[in-house]
Amino acid sequence: MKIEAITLRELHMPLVHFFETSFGRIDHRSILLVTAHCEGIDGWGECVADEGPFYSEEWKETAWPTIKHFLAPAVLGKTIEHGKEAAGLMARVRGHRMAKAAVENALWDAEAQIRQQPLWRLLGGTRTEIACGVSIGIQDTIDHLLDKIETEVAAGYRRIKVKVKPGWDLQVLERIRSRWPDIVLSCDANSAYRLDEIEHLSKFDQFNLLMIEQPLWNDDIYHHARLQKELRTAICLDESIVNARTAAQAAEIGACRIINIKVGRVGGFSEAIAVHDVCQEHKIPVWCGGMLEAGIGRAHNIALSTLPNFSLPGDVSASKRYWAEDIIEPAVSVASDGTITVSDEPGTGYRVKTDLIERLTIRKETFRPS
Ligand code: OSB
Ligand code: MG
Repeated sequence: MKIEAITLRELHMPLVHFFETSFGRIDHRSILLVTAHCEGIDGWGECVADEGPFYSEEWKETAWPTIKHFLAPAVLGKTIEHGKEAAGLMARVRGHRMAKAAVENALWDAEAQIRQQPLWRLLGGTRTEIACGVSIGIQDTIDHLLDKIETEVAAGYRRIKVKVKPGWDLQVLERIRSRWPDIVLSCDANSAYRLDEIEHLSKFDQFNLLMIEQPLWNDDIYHHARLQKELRTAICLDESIVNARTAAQAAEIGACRIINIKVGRVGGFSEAIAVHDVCQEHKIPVWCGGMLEAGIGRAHNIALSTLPNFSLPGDVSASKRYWAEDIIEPAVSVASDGTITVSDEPGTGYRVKTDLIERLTIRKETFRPS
């Protein structure tokens, strides 16, 4: 397929409910979308970079010029067989993995449409049904949080994850566990603790959590290994796993027992598959993380979650938890048993609502070969 043009745009999308983590609260998302125009087919990719450099160094205002000046020019005018070849074409650029993922994934999306194959099969998926969990942010009160958990448990989600930080942790977990002793429960600290808090973190062990996600520094592996030795609860790494090499390091030194794979965080589908494979070799189960994606990112997460080692419920949940109206059709919905059945249609199996996307677009640029 020949990559004739690339369109980059920003959408402003209000969230139906604010989302708060240990690094802050947001009430909308700025969604960057990449469209790869290839011989009459449009492939779509979503850049998961946030509104600010808090989850990682990347944010929407680093992604935009990086795509414009370096990543789009690296692929424009090229003819490729497979979406994964984009990773090699963009390899000269260091970092900027979320920006790269948006471009690479758009090309996988185009490839799946051209081959008339489901994207999930192209990625090497084997599951036709994926298990879903939810990530629930920090609320104004513990009672508000309990109400939210009640709704999601009733909806059938197979794992509840809550965000924690110093001051919003043990009392919160205590209240949850006294009401629901048996639900599959985990927590995510987004790097809110330090190694001298081992004693405090050991108290999490009493709550029978499936995992504690990213307790320490976002770029750390070594100290997580020291912490994991002291905890009964499994550590899951999110932020610090940025490619297959870091996943192998974490597995080899025992920094975690579970890994969260986010396709944007590792730079695209080809690296996400490599991380998946490394984890499988090391017998580390993985699950698909989320970044409050709109429909295109959400559909891509569903496709990725069909790979065999995605054996734990992911943060892949229904569109209506985030958006009044999603940008794909049908919206992502989750069955009452907490699963999504994957479509056998070519591409993602979801139609992109281009009219709605145009209406939500607040800036747009199209790049062509120079
Ligand atoms: O750490 O997993 C995270 C959202 C934004 C940034 C980081 C994270 C999250 C989530 C939400 O937990 C997952 C989702 O529902 O998309
Ligand atoms: Mg996380």
